[in-house]
Amino acid sequence: MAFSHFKKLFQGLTRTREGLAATLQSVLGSKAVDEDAIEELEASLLQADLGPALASEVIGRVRERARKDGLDGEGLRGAVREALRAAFPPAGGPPAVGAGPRVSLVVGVNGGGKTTTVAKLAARERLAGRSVILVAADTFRAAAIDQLATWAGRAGVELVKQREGADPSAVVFDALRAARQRKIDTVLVDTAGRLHTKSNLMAELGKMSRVAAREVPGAPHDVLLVVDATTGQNGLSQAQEFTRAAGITGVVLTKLDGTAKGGVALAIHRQLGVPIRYVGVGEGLDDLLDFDPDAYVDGLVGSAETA
Ligand SMILES: Nc1nc2c(ncn2[C@@H]2O[C@H](COP(=O)(O)OP(=O)(O)OP(=O)(O)O)[C@@H](O)[C@H]2O)c(=O)[nH]1
Ligand SMILES: [Mg+2]
Repeated sequence: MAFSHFKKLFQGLTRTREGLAATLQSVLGSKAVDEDAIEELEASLLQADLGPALASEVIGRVRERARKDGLDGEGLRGAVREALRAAFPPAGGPPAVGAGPRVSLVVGVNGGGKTTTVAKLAARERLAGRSVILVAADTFRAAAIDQLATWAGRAGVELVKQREGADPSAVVFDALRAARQRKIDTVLVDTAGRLHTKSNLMAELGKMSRVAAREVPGAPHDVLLVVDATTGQNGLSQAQEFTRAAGITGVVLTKLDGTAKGGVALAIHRQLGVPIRYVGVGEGLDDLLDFDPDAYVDGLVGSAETA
């Protein structure tokens, strides 16, 4: 992985790392890690929003290490890093695609960063030399369509839209027709923000998926749930509902810059088995990183040199 990528992720996790780093630092000189230190560690994991289940799993592993092999202050960081890594089930890559465009729906609650993420993904696709159509399936507000149009311009990609109030599934239908005819590689669908508790709005996502599947076999190839890292553990219940209603294939964790709650990524991955695919670390087009578990865990616990 490129160094700059690692550095950006590491920077993005600065605030999440702070509490944990302080705890690790405070025991550095000690010969043996005692129960007090372990409890303090658990508190910092909870602060980082790993959630109680995952925090106690990680602590269980660390305690076991301390009991079996003995653990001094220096060794604690490594033990935490290993325990966090062990908690990540290996994720498969993105699903394979057949003929036709690769279609991704981007979904989530209001204001999480869906539209920005769609634009960032479009920019990445362009960099990789692929053709892209953006789909303005957030038809609730004219401003949402305009916002996506502006991003499409910046990213240098095409946009398919209809008027405000149009049926989102009809916009998806139009876009996929166009994409097939013109042999477009990638279709990215921006959807309206919706509360995971509103069943009619959740059902609308199912309809969009069915329409997509009729036009392009295997579509949508991805349903990406945008989770705002600053929502912490609430992101976990959102992910649960969206997984139930819309068959989420991956999570995009946005706004990791400037939050101390970045640990929720691990909780979602661990508890729902849904891989984190990307992380957002800023508002610019190039502020979307591939999620890399090793870099992420390093970003959480820091390393001896960077602490
Ligand atoms: N710092 C930071 N800000 C982000 C990130 N991603 C998105 N934002 C900001 O979050 C705000 C909301 O982003 P949008 O992309 O409009 O969110 P949305 O989910 O499309 O919102 P709705 O369509 O209203 O539901 C904007 O101000 C973005 O610039 C990120 O990774 N980091
Ligand atoms: Mg939006």
